[in-house]
Amino acid sequence: MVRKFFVGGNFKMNGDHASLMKIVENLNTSNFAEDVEVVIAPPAIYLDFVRKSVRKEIEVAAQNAYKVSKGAYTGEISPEMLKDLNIGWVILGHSERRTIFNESDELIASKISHALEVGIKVIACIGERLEEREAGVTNDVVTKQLVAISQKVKDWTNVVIAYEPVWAIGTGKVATPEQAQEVHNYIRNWLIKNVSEETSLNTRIIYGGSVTGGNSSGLAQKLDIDGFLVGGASLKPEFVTIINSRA
Ligand code: G2H
Repeated sequence: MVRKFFVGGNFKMNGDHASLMKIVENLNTSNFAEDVEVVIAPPAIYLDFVRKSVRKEIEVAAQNAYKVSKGAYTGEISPEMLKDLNIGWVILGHSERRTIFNESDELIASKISHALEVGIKVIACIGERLEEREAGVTNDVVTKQLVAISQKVKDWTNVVIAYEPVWAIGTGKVATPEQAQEVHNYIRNWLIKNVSEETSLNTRIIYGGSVTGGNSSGLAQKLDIDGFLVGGASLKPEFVTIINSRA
């Protein structure tokens, strides 16, 4: 398989110096399978602290960044600032940003495009809500989200796509390996038809939504599941089990 397994930890708005140090110490002293890329995303205020504390093979991501370099945007941070702190990644389009902070497909696409231009790699999140899945429009929803990105992004080399069904996020209701594989395969085929075969082959499509140490290995066996974006479980020691779920 050409695609390196990818596991992201999205800490969301959790942690303080002491608890983050505990997580970092656990990661610094754990053995990871050889072929896995690990990226952790602490709250913005702790990015510098975590970058300086965690071993360097582990990469660090912001959970958000704005679409321009600087200016009068109170409360925002820019990809240029991330670069300045040696932060290599940013999560964009997470459903909590879309729903709670009303981020549109267009704004998310602009943010992704700007981050990539600056040289920050992107974990781009897409996924349907429960009522959309029940209405049978999952593929239409992810297509609309992908189209918005593709209108602003031509080179997907530094993009990891995170498929996160909203009904599975933080609910304990994980998608079955078959449900996830079906959508991942749809996304992979969409990339062939709308970007290129090479992009489709090389782009990591990771799953997010109530991933735990108990369910990750079943999901990881699926052909088009190239890793995970983990929320709640990334704050716990079982994150290492998830990192090693292909081992
Ligand atoms: C989905 C996921 C991490 P959790 O939001 O992005 O969170 O694993 O807690 O469902």
